[in-house]
Order: sequence, then C-alpha cells, then structure tokens
Amino acid sequence: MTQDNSILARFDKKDASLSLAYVVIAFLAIFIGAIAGLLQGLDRGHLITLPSTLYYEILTAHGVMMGVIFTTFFIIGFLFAGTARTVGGLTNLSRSLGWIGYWMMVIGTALGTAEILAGNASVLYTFYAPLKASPFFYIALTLIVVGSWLGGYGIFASFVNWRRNHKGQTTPLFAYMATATMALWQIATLGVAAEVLFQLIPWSFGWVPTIDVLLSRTLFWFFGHPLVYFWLLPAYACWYVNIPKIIGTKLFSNALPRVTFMLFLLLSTPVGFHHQLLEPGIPPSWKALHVALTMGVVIPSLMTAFALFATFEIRGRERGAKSLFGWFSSLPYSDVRFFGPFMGMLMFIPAGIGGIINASFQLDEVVHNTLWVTGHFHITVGAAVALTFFGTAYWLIPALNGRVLTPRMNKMGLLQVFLWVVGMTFMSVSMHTLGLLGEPRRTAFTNYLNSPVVQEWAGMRLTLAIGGIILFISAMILTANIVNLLFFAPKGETEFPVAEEAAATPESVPPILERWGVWLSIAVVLVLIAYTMPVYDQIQLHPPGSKGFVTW
Ligand code: HEM
Ligand SMILES: [Cu+2]
Repeated sequence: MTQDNSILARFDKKDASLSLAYVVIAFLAIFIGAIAGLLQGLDRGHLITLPSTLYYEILTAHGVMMGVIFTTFFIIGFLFAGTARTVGGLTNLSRSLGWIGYWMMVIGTALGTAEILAGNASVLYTFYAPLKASPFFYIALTLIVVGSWLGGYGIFASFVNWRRNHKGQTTPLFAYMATATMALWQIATLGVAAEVLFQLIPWSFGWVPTIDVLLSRTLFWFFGHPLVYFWLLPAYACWYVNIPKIIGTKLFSNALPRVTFMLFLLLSTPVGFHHQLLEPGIPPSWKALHVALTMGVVIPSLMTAFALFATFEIRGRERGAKSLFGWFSSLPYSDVRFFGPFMGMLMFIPAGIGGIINASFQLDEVVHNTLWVTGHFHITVGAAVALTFFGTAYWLIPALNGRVLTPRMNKMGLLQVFLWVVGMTFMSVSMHTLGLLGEPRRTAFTNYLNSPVVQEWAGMRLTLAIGGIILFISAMILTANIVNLLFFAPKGETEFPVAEEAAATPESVPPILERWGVWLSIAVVLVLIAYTMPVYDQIQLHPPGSKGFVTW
C-alpha cells in the first residue's frame, strides 16, 4: 500500500472544502428542481392546473436546475475530489482556478435562476431561438460555462503536474478519466459559447434584429450531445474505479477504461445532427454520417458493461459463488454506496437501447419531440447518472468533511434510492408509452378539444404523476440525508474508495493511451470532417433570420 492509499493522508482540508462547495450547490439544485418536477408531473396528470405560462417557467427552472446545475456542480466537485485523492493533492494553481470558477458559476446560477423566476426567460433549458430570453439569462449561462472551463483547467493543472513529477509512469486512472471528461467538455462547449456570444447575446440586446435559427441549433447540438457524455463519464469513473473497491475487489483492467474514455472523447462530438434529423437545411448525407458515428459510441458503452459485469462475477467467484449466475446474489445490495450506482447501471440498459432507437433515422420520426424523449433522458441522466451520484454522495460528503455514514443513515439512503427507482420506473415507462401514442413533450396539460384519442391517455398520465410524487418524496429524503451528512453525522474517517490494479504491471497500459496530443488531434479532425461543410453551407445559404419571440 502506498501512502496515497492511507485513509488519513487522503485529503488536504483545502482540497476537501473546494470539492464540498461544489457538491453542496448540486444538492440545492436537486431540491429546487424536484419541487418544479413535482408540479409539472401533477399538471400533466391533471391533478392540478397550473397557469400555462407558469408551466413553462417551472419547466425551464426544472430543466436548468436538474440538467445543468445539479450535474455540472456535482461532476466538477467529484472530479476535483477524485483527482486530489489519486494524484496526492491538488496544486495551488488548481485550487485557485477551482475557486474562481466556482464563484463564477455560483453568480451565474443565481442570476439565471432569478431571471427564470422573474419570468424573463421561459425558454426551456435548451434556450432555442427564436424564443428570446432577457440578455441577463444568456450572460448567466456564459458565467456558468466559463466558470466550468476554469474548473477543468484546475483539473488539468494537477494532472499535468503529476505527470511532470512521475515521468514514464502510468497516470492514476481516476485523474486520467477526470482529465478526459473535462477535455471533452472544453471541446463541446465551444459550440454553445459561439452560439451565446455571437448570436444570442447581440440579438437579445437588440444590437442585431434577427437570428439564424438553423445555425443556432446546429451550434447548440454541437454541445448538446457531448453534454450527455459529460454527465455519463463521471458515472463511468465511479463504476470503473470506486465500485470495485466498494465491493472488495480489484480493477478489472487499467487499460480498458482508458480506451473507452478515449473513444468517448473522439465520438461524442461529431454527432450533433442526430438531434436534428427532422430539421430542414441539413442534407441527409450529413445526417447519415452523424448517425453512423453515433452508433460508434455504442462500442465503448458495451465495453463498459462487459467490464462491470466481469468485475461483479470475479468478486462473486472470489467469495465462492459456483453456479453460472451464483455470483449475482453475493453482491452487497444492502450497502447504499453499491446499491445506488448498481441500480443506475440496470436502468442504463433500457436507456441505452432507447438511445439507439432515438438515433435511428426512421425510428426517430415516430418518437421525435414526443414525451418518449423525456422518458428517455429521465432514465439516462435522471436515473443512471443521478442514482450513481446519489450513491457516491453517501460516501463522498463524509469523506470530504470527516464524518461517517451510520447504519441508520445507510438504511435511509437505501430507502431513498429504492423510491427513486420506483418513481423513475413509473414516470419513465408512462412517458415512453405516451410518447409512442403521440403525446408531445414540453406541453402543459391539454385534452386537445376532448379528442377521443387523447381520452385514452388519461390512465398513463395519472401513472406519470404518481411516479412524479414518489420521486419527489425520494428527493426530500435525499435532501434530509444530505443535510444530515453535512452537519449532523458523527465525526470520523470515511474512505474515498479507489480500486487497485489486479497485478502491479504499469506496462499493461499501452503508452499510446497517454499520448493526449494524438487523441485530441483525432477528435478535432473528426469534428472538422463532420461539421465544416454543413456549417459553411448554413452560413453561405443562410435562411432569412428570425426576430425574437416572447410567448409567455
Ligand atoms: C423529482 C424528480 C423528477 C420529476 C418529478 C421530474 C419530472 C419531469 C417532468 C414531468 C418533465 C416534463 C415535461 C414536459 O412537459 O415535457 C420533466 C422534464 C425534464 N426533466 Fe425531470 N423530473 C425529475 C428529475 C429529473 C432529473 C434528476 C433530471 C436530470 C438530472 C431531470 C431533467 C429534466 C429535463 C432536462 C427536462 C426537460 C425540460 C425541457 O424539456 O425543457 N429531471 N421532468
Ligand atoms: Cu444526442
């Protein structure tokens, strides 16, 4: 055991408080987002009737809180913590960048939330033009994105510093993953930064009268799809690195996860048109290329599934499981640190299948813009990722603030996770079904002038609302649990679990996997191939611009 692995030598107080600061905001966002989610669910189930403008205001708040604030803050906090833990502490430069980024993001969040709640920005979390929010909403977004860049630079700084001091050695796996995730984020956010700075801000201030809607959507989805991998990769990091240690076994491989992360880095960006399959102005051949590349991302996902289940099987066999699936029953389901992420992995199986459906040209025509899509991302980010982050928080927060998760709190955690799984299943199955029947997403309750077709939806809509209620209860228990871990749990030592290699053979990682220049160059080339021509055409042949619309 190296010194890095001793529990006591784990966190510098300064590193711990930086990570903790990020994580706390994430759970505040879940709390607010869950209240909004409950109201939407009740409205869609026709149990309450919100004024329609309020519905969209709340929907915007929900999407931003859950999809942007919760995820981004948790991810940066978690990646900082894991990097600090595996490189033996952050550098001073990392910490300063982390804090400056944090405050920019906090100010951006406060400003953006204020604008949404003041009714100046009911543009939903995709802020599609030509819906026009107040300029301050877009400025708030800019602060959040630029702040997150600084967080990323902070992670790079500590990683690079470690490499400099350990020439020729294999880099720590978690720090490698954190760096890959933040590199992906830097590439992806270029699209949204261009959209916000060059299109949305000048237009919402009235400096230019119109906006090119097609171009703005293309830039948005350049960012919007990699965004989902930015959510997912930290969950994968937990599954690959933390979970084996929690269940008491070693890393399945030190090289395989690096290959998967590099494949995600390459394949997550040049695919944005799969969100624009039904949009005019993009030639079908380019859409087809993006669809093909999208299917490529299935490969690292299946590699991940293989590695995880192999890990479980190895661990089960180490404990004497004999029959083909005997190892399955020997996993520590009563440990919330395992149970949360494990339920997330299970939810990810139907989620991945749904993703392949969405990305398929013809099938997308059936589900596009229906409630199916909402059901899909609630089981991906809302379940697979969120459940992993919940399970992680139950050890991460005590590890950061020097407390322990008591057996009683573990039980509360299990209950919370269980309710989340039940609620998500109810809500998501209803959403998928309603979507197939034709119910649009992003609409407040309507029975479409008593159409007989819509009458048949009533039962499913009610099930959706029940799912929402169960989720809300889970979110409130979660909030109580987090407050407990922050302020009331007994003081003590909690481990930040990092799995060790099965055999200490640094050669087992091919050096090419550490050649960041190579991978980043390929990523850039793929982006250029996928986007140069169609974007050039969009700018050359641009449609008449649109003025802004405020529909609320
Ligand atoms: C308390 C738990 C939750 C409930 C009750 C809930 C409920 C809902 C409902 C009913 C919609 C409706 C949509 C519509 O009119 O199209 C929605 C949208 C959405 N939810 Fe959730 N949700 C929850 C948790 C989450 C989580 C954990 C995430 C992500 C981490 C998330 C992300 C989103 C996003 C991004 C939208 C889309 C907003 C849009 O279309 O602009 N939700 N949610
Ligand atoms: Cu996508």
